[in-house]
Amino acid sequence: MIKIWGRKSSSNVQAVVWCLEILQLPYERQDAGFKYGVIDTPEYLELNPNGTVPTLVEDDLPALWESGAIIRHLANRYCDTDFWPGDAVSRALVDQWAEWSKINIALEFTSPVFWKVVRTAPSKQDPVAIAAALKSLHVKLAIADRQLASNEYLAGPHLTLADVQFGHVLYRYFDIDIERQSLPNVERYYSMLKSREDYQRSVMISYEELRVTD
Ligand SMILES: N[C@@H](CCC(=O)N[C@@H](CS)C(=O)NCC(=O)O)C(=O)O
Repeated sequence: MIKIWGRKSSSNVQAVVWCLEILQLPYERQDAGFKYGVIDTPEYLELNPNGTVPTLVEDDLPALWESGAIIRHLANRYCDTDFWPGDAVSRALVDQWAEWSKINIALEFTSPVFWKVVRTAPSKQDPVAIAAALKSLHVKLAIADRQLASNEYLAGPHLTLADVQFGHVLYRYFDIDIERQSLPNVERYYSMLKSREDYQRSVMISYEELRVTD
């Protein structure tokens, strides 16, 4: 049995859970992090010395952390479809977009935008810093928009691991109160993701428990 430690409201946990759901793997998820605690206990730090979520535990391997490594492990071990192609060149291209999404979209959205809008009290928010972070994010989202103009999914005609790293960020990007740019192809793609039950179950999760108010 696959066990995932981490609260549903964590975007990195959502990426892992969405991957598990796409691959239709049975798993158990245990709340941890934020108000659920656990991550600062000696037992948890033994599993993941960073004290972060997600952490994956499977009977026959050491605990695994870093969401990007976890989803690649799941795909390497349990997937033989276009989601994570067997051919090395095709896989490299999928991985390129997955890595690009983690670095340029997930990291450039989560802390500089989401945290500063949702996890910061309105009276302490810095609109100039948020606008600057969004400007930088939109340069990257425009690259995805161009890629999605001629591809149904981020790395080509099939849903792949790259879509997990990119797509899981979009729910919050489109849901929070920010100034968005026109990104017609990303919007078309996001509508498609929203119609997927695995996306609804794993990613379209309330983040209200994280909101800081005055
Ligand atoms: N690079 C790590 C980041 C892990 C991380 O920072 N996780 C956050 C949640 S998204 C966390 O553990 N926050 C502390 C908490 O939930 O209490 C990954 O991708 O797994």
